[in-house]
Amino acid sequence: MKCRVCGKQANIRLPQYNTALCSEDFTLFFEKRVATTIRKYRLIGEEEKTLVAVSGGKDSLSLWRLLNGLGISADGIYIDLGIHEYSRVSFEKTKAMAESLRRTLYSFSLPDAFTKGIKDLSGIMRRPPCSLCGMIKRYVMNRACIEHGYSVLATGHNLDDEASALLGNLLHWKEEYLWKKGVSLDAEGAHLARKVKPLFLCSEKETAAYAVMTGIDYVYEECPYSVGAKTLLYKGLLNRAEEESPTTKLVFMKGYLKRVRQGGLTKDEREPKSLCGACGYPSYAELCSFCRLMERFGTTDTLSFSIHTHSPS
Ligand code: Q46
Ligand code: ZN
Repeated sequence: MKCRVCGKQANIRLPQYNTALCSEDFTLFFEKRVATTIRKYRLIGEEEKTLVAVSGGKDSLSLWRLLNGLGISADGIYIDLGIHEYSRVSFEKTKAMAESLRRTLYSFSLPDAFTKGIKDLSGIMRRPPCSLCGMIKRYVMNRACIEHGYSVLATGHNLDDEASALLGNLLHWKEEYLWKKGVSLDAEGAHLARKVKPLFLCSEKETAAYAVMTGIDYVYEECPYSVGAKTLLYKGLLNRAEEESPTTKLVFMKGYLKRVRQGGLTKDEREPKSLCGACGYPSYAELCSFCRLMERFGTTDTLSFSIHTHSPS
């Protein structure tokens, strides 16, 4: 198998593009694809302060380094979920990337804020770990953006993440979530930063190959709570379909983006309209879910909400 560009030995086959590439040409191809996605969907404007949600995994670390390589000055935020060795290693790799990029890293620790990790919190709150984790991450990352002056939050969601989530929502007809799966979500007022997904059109296989080929030191283990998650089932189904028809995921998600652009999917009316009485961020009720969690654990003073700043040495 020869590289379609230079004719050398190819290192990756990309049947969805009917091509095969060597490491160097694949790296250029991947970076160009992300740059094109950013430009085409106007994800990040020139001079916009950008914060990257970093977990220590291949997608977020690749995204962080790639954005800075494209000339977009992006800092990072990491959430320590208190999952022992997994969290420790993830944080180490994230800090190492921050140092090598010489960018600021913010961090928020569940054990510090609540004296418990995600597993214990989930048991006490009788809420699945991923649901609670999603709520905490959304809140903390958005608040970090607003309080530190970032207008954009970039996440490492890739094509497989987005296609499997959309498929899950469609299979259960969760219409209220359909409009949210786009490549970007607009800012709202002074309390919600814009969210963007520059890897939206890059498959998991591509991001993993990019991370390996460019020598990114990422945590290989997945979060233990991802095992058994429904999204893995949907990812498996889509991979099976992709084997038979290699453009399945791209066609699915590009068709979705077209519908969003044409206004075929509209925002859910039940989105929060009021502001939390304690922290002042968007909320469905008098107190937002995050402040209720704070209250439940005896830390009603929301000033105890703390994001640590690690500046490059
Ligand atoms: S939601 Fe669930 Fe992930 Fe949070 S608890 Fe782990 S698997 S990290 S993206
Ligand atoms: Zn609140």
